[in-house]
Amino acid sequence: MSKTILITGATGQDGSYLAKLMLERGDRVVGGVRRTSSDNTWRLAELGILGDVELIDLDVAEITNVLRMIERTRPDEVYNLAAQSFVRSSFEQPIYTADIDAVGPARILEAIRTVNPAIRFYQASTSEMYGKASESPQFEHTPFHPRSPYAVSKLFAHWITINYRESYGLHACCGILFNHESPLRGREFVTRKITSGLAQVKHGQIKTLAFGNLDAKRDWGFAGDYVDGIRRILQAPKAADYVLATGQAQSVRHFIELAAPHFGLALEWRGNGAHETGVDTKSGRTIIKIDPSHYRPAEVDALVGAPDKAASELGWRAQVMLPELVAIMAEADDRRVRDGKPLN
Ligand code: NAP
Ligand code: F7E
Repeated sequence: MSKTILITGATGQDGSYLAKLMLERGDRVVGGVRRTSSDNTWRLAELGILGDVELIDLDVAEITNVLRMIERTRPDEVYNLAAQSFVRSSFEQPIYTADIDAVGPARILEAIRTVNPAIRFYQASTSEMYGKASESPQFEHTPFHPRSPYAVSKLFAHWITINYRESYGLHACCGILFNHESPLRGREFVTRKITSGLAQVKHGQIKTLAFGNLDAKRDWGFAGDYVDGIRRILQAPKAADYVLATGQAQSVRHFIELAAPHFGLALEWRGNGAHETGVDTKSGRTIIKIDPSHYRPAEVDALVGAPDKAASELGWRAQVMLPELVAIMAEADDRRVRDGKPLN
């Protein structure tokens, strides 16, 4: 039977892929959009679904707006993907980040509790909550040690979601998602910065790219796989929380090494620390530098997830592993730059 799905943050990477998946399944998709002074629906347009999602003004900063939209749209399921999601910015805007990422989900939960407690709720939790992780890989039961205002805010959201499940019986679930990427990833995140930047280097638009900590390790998967996991989490008969991850981690440095050949670049690392450079040995040009302004006040050195519970209870597994993910992203950015299309 067709359901009404409300997605907050529908203009983001995951919101767009999730909207497409739900439309393909025959559901009515209502997409919450925060008002900005410029159009931000390019991802929905790239996926060819801009005309199919019912867009509504929904800013999780405003309780009355959230309440009215839930009353008006009468959703069966709410997926809260809205967030200030860039970890680096959360150090500069900790209070704003807390308002959107921590109090935002509490506003939605209050609205659901008030309007219709039968509405199912998904909260976008994050591997960043593990931060300085005490064990590897990280499971649902691994202790949290958040290392940024973003992660601290998401941890509040995680626990308030569990609290509404335990206090009021809401069917409220958290997906603890490890990094997932795609050609629709924002360019401030390191993977897309790498593929879009190397495409610009190849086509002569820029000469160098500057990065922070090349040795940070992440468990990177493909966003298309993860939205399928998100949907499965909310369909499970008993509300619970799940890790979604590939189970493998690699460094930023390795991601760059995998990407460079897709752009015809022969990369060689030279020097150390803040003086390290990446040189294209074919042209002899320095294409990568270190800019310490990208270092974070507190770094998350390495994360790798254990998606065993999602595999056994939901039948979910990441399909796209890192080399294929890099190829997909590199091909998309190479095509955009070559064809003079915006990188967004
Ligand atoms: P994203 O591309 O940054 O999308 C975030 C979305 O939230 C955008 O649509 C953004 O709108 C919207 N938003 C921001 N502030 C808002 C507000 N005040 N009210 C309503 N909407 C607001 O993030 P993503 O990668 O798709 O991630 C989706 C969610 O999963 C986020 O909550 C993120 O923190 C979480 N998460 C992501 C990952 C990952 O690796 N991608 C991993 C774990 C968890 P604009 O388009 O106007 O900016
Ligand atoms: O950084 C290092 C940086 O910004 C990854 C969000 O979706 O995933 C994302 O958060 C690593 C960090 O993602 C640069 O220090 C080096 O160690 O791509 P990122 P993130 O911080 O892991 C989690 C799961 C979320 O929940 C978040 O919403 O890469 N790094 N040099 C760099 N990072 C950036 N951005 N830029 C650099 O130049």
